[in-house]
Amino acid sequence: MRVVYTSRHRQHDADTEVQFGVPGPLYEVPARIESIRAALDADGGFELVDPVEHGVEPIHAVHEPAMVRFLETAWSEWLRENGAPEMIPDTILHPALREGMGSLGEPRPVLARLGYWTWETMTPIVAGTYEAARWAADTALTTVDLVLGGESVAYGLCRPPGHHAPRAAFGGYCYFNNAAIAAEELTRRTHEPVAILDVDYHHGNGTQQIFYSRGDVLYASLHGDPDRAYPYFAGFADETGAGDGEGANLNIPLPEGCEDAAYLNEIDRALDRIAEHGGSVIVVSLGFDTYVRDPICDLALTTAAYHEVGRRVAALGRRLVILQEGGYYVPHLGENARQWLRGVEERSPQLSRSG
Ligand code: SP5
Ligand code: ZN
Repeated sequence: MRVVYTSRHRQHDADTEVQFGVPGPLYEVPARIESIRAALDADGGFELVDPVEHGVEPIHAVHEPAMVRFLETAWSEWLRENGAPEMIPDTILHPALREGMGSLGEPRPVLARLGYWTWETMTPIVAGTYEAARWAADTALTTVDLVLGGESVAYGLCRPPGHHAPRAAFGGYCYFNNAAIAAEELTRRTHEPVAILDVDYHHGNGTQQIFYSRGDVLYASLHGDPDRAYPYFAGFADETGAGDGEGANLNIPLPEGCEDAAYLNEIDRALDRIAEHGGSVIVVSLGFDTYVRDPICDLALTTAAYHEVGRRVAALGRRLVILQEGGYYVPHLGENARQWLRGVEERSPQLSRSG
């Protein structure tokens, strides 16, 4: 299997996030992707390829161009006006603040613009963020190229991740929505419907928002129930799409502590729905924060489950554009990814440890 990878993701390397009011080290670190790369190297069955630049147009196809421009210029403006080591907002434009007063255009000070374009506080911008986010989108687009070029499956080691970024905001460790960019590119080039399967622990609120009114793009997600889990404001089972997109959104919220057997039953529900949707390619938003040892999540999957999920997804017989999202237990991240991909290829699990 070809794996799209660039070391340029390391340029995005912030220090601090604030969770539960407590500043601490960021979970979304460069070592995550390096752990996966090392495990795939050691396996021997994977071939790394560099991403190819695709320009900004495929990003503008799903994101507000003014947000893209902000991300491009934010750091240099920050250095002129401030100098703190990373950009975290003081204010965020809550819709209630201007209720009944009409909408507000983009403000002028960089700190105000930061709160205008983000929806949360745990996604800092640092010097290399924009470059890395552009390369993550290029990684997704190159993965699409491989699959449209004849590969039955390809894997993009996107970092930063993408699925929390809606059309006109960033957040959730995400700046550009790599999976949405890939899905949009697929619909434009194949003129076919496309399905997105999101198995990251967190609901992909950004991907859901971008395609919520579209019937040609199915979004199906398994995730921690937003009644207790981040991002809290989307991911409920009764969100089924709107307008032309009615019925093309499937949310499967999961209880705390969900184990392999129950999870696999729910995966089958999502796969049944995807099988009913047209098209020949599936985009997978692949997260390993469903793992039992994940430091910020509360499901209880083992490494063995990943092999089986990969096997079942591939058994649909569609081509797969697999894109990396979250997963924060770095010591086992590479092994979990390796098993998922071995499952896709119907290679034996080669389990070396219990999850
Ligand atoms: C791509 C991705 O996985 N983004 C996830 C972003 C989650 N950000 C922080 C969530 C905070 C949840 N705090 C739970 C603390 C449990 N001890
Ligand atoms: Zn996640």
